[in-house]
This record gives sequence, structure tokens and C-alpha cells, in this order.
Amino acid sequence: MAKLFVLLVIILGVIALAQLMRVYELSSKLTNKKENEISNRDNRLNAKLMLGFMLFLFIGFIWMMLKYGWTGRGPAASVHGEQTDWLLNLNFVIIILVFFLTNALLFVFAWKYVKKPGVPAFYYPHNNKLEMVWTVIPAVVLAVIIILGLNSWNEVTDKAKDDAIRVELFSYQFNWNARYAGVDNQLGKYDYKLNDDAANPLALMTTETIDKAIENMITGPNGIEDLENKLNDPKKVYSEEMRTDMEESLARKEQLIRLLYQMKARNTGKYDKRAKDDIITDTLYLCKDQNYELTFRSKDVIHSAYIPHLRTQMNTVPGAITRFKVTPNMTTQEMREIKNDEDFNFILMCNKICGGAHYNMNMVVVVMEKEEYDVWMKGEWKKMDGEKRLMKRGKIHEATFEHTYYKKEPTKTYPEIQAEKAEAEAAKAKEAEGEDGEEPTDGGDVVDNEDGQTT
Ligand SMILES: [Cu+2]
Repeated sequence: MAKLFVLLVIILGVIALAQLMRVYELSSKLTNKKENEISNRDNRLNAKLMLGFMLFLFIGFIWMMLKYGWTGRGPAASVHGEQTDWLLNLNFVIIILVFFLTNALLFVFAWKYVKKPGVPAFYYPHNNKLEMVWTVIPAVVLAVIIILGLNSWNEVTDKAKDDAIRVELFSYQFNWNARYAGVDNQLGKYDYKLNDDAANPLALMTTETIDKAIENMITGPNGIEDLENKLNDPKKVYSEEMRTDMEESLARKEQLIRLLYQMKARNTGKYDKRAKDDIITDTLYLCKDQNYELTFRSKDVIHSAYIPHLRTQMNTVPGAITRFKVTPNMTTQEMREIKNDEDFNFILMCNKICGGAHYNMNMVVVVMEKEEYDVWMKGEWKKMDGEKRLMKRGKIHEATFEHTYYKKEPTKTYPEIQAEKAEAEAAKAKEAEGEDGEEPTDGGDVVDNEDGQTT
């Protein structure tokens, strides 16, 4: 109701203003005054308003900087993060100085050189020195910023040194996996053609997974045999469209199976060990002061791995590998102390709108001291006995570390979220219907246990 009232006032105000303008126009016509003749008084008022606006702009800007902080980023938790923060601050200093300088010139000049009666405008068409100044200075400043920026960029995306630990981040709609090399510090090979959502979600290459992929391609549902049978079945009638779809699918699969056979022929089994001892987790564990080479892979669409506290962001692109080097220099525990928040966790978020459940596509990042990290890694190696892993092939290995930093709820798929929503709405509608008949449930009866969790 109040909103409607405000809206009404605004509309009436606009109408009144339009009418006033009309009256003004008519009165100036009566006094034979032309619209383009601005009085001296109007000019001086506008000049002062210009100055007033400048002060409003500057004071507002300074107030916001004081209230919300310099940039609102908080401390960086990585070595290169401190450098890039310095670079960003340099950019901010330059931008703020230029902002004050150019806006001061704009508004002060408008105020100072207001039209005065009897004073003709000063004709000043060109000045080489001025042109030089405002071309060369920005060019030099930009060059410095760009060279410094490129340097930092090359540093973080360059190939890592040998002592770096290699971790692969695998992204898909809508989650992340981290893959660590086993004792050999070599990540297993992979090939998209070996992808099997149930048994080999990361499409790793071993003798077994190649055989399995060939088997699936031939005898699996909608495999080559299946499609051939359907197409050759004289008892079945398909629409033109369906038949074309099936024929195209069959042609694609025949192409893929040739490539798979080539892969099998070339396979000597030397990559088996590399892939079998890989550790796959749904949390990214990092060690403080250790250099990491993160490589990124995407299964479906472009995602972006964004770890704000580590100042790390890199797109993950299907069919291409991207890279980012990072050395965390603060543990989760240290950051918790700084933030005075026992529940704080570093987080990796997807930073590209990649589909319906994009908002939920994240992964916890845990940074530990070396001793702690070693304990974790050794535990993982023990669990990752090569043969055992193959037996439970495909089931993504959960890192069950004693120091569990975070219990991640299983990520819901988009259809599940939609179904839940629909269910909740249906329940609500039902409740609204039966409101009169039944005794209303009391919201205050919900019991909280000691952990603050609703039971
Ligand atoms: Cu995503």
C-alpha cells in the first residue's frame, strides 16, 4: 500500500513538473523571450551546481572507501597472491589519482570559466605540448602496468619446477575432483574416449579401461550391436528422423571404435601403474609453502576454478589443459585465527555460469602444515593399493582423513533440486488447504540439540 502511494506521488509530481514547464514556455513566448537566451543568473547557478556536484562525488567516494575498506579482499594466502595484490593496489592508486585529477579539472573549469557578460570566449584550438603530455604520460603508465602484469601472469601460468607437486582439478557439471599422483609423482594418462560415468568418470587410461570402453562401445546399451540390430530389424518401423539419428550415431561409434582399437594396439601397459595409484578426492588438500602445479580439465562445458583467498583463477576448457602455479603460505588454521572464525574454510568455486546448479559447484580447499599433510598423503597411499583400487574401479575415492576439516554434503543434481522444490511447494499448498481443519503446527516446537543442528 505504501509503495503504491509513493508511486502515485511520483507520477503526480512528474505531471506537475511537465505542466510547470509548459507554463514557463508559454510565459516566455508572451514576453517575447527566446528559449536559447539563458540569463546570467542561470549561468552562475549552474556553475555553482557543477562545483557542488564535484564535492558530492568526491566526498561520497571517500566516505565509501572509509566505510567499505580499500578493496574488501582481505589478506592473501599465497605467495603470488601477495604480489598480485600489490599490483592491484598500484592500479588502484593510479586510477584514484586520475579520477580526482580529471574530475577536478572538469568541474572546476566549468565553474571558473562560466560565461560572463561582455567577455568573449577565448579561442584556443591547439597546443602541441598539451597533446604530448596527455599522450605520453598515459602511454608510459599503461606500459608499466601491462609489463608488470604480464610478468606476474607468465610467472603463475608457466611450467612448474621439478619440486612442484602436480595436482589435476577435474571439473564437470556440477562438481570438482582433485587428482594427485601416487608415489611416482606422475599423473596417469587419460583420454576422453574412455569416459565411463559409472566406472571411469575421469577417463583414465589403463589396459582394463581401454578393454572396458571397447566392450561398452560394442555391446553396451545403444552400442554398435544394439544400433545395428535395431536398424536391421524388419519388424520395426522408424520415422525418417529417428532412422537418420540412429544412423548418424552408429557412424560416430564406428569411428570411435577404430580409434579405440588403435589405442589398444599401441598400449603396452606402461601407463597402467601411473593411473592406478592416482588419488582422487573431492577436497583439495594442499601443503603450506609447497609449490603446486594445478592443471585443469573439463568434461563438458567451460568452468572456471576460482580460489579467492589464494588469488587463483583459471578457466577449465573441454579439450584443452590449463595451468596455474600456486604456493599457499597460510594454513586453514592460521586463516581461521586471523578471521576469528572456527568454521572458516578456503573454497574453490566455479566462476563461469555453466548451467542450472552452477551456484552449488564448489570444493573445499584445506591447507595444512607439512607434518599434517604428510600424514594425510601417506594414509592415502596406503589405501591406494593399486589392485584394490581397480576392484572398486570408478567409485570415486573419498578422502577420509582423521582431521576432517569439513563434512561435505553430497552434492545434489539439478533434477533432484528441482524435484525437492516441487515437493516442498506441493506440501505448502496442501498445508494451506487443510489449514482450517487441523490444528496448526507450532514453529517454536522445533528442538535444537547442542550442536545447534535442527533435529
Ligand atoms: Cu561450472
